[in-house]
Amino acid sequence: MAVALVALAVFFVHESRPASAEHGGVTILSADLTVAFSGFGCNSQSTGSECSSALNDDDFTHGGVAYEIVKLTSGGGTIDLRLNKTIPANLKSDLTLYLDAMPFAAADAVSSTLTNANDTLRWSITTAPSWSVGQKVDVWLRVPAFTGVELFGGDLDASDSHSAPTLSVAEGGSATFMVKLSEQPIANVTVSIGKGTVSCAGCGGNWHDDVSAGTVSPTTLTFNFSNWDAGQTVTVTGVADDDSVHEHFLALVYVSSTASTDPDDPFFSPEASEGVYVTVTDGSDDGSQHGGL
Ligand SMILES: [Ca+2]
Ligand SMILES: [Ca+2]
Repeated sequence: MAVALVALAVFFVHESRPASAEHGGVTILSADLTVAFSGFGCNSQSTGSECSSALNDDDFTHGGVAYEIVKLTSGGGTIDLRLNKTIPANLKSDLTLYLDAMPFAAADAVSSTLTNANDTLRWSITTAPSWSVGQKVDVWLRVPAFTGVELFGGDLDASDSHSAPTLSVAEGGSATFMVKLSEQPIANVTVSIGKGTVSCAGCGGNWHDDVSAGTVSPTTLTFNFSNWDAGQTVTVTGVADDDSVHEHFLALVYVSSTASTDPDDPFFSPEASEGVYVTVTDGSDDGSQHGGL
């Protein structure tokens, strides 16, 4: 007989806790969960008011926006993380929930919007956690450490320059980089991600210039005065082609517009740009065609 175990998450301000660095990334929520409910009665996905009234210290900030965990439940072969508002897809995909040592990547979750504009991430599990009332469970939410492109506002100078990140993807595979701003804008800043050819003497080798060798997604990002320093993720996917040569191109990241009319806004004159050097390794290659980069 299937038994729906429902664990109500009750968060308390945590004291010193074990180092959690072994999971990598950046912690945006760290809390103790005390299992306060077991059995039927708190498993309604409608309003959950009786459950949420017992929650506290369950807020976190991601991408400059504050969120609250309404409840965290286990039952019916699922783990449900219910939030008070919807996280944009590109920020949601960065999240990983840890319950003790168990990771639950948001990329593996089914997302559904329920009543009251809530957003629930649901993971299917084969074995429910053997939680009992009163048990403490360590809960973390983590995002990857920033690796990628920082777009500088204002006047660029030599001290701002830094080597462009590189990204290697296999034909048919994908990889990601992140984008953030270096300074706080006054108004919304739109960043576009385009593609361009690689221009460097002698670096062509057997890497063929081909901007169609990969796709970038999304092609626009929006930053504002609160989320400007939170990395947003761009995914680069290598296109499977019918040749057997490697290609390369630049993913171009640039400020394409600003809503600001204030000349003091560091992004008022949208000129900041960076390139990410992308190589696409052909799957049918025998390794003899690599260039000298
Ligand atoms: Ca190919
Ligand atoms: Ca190819």
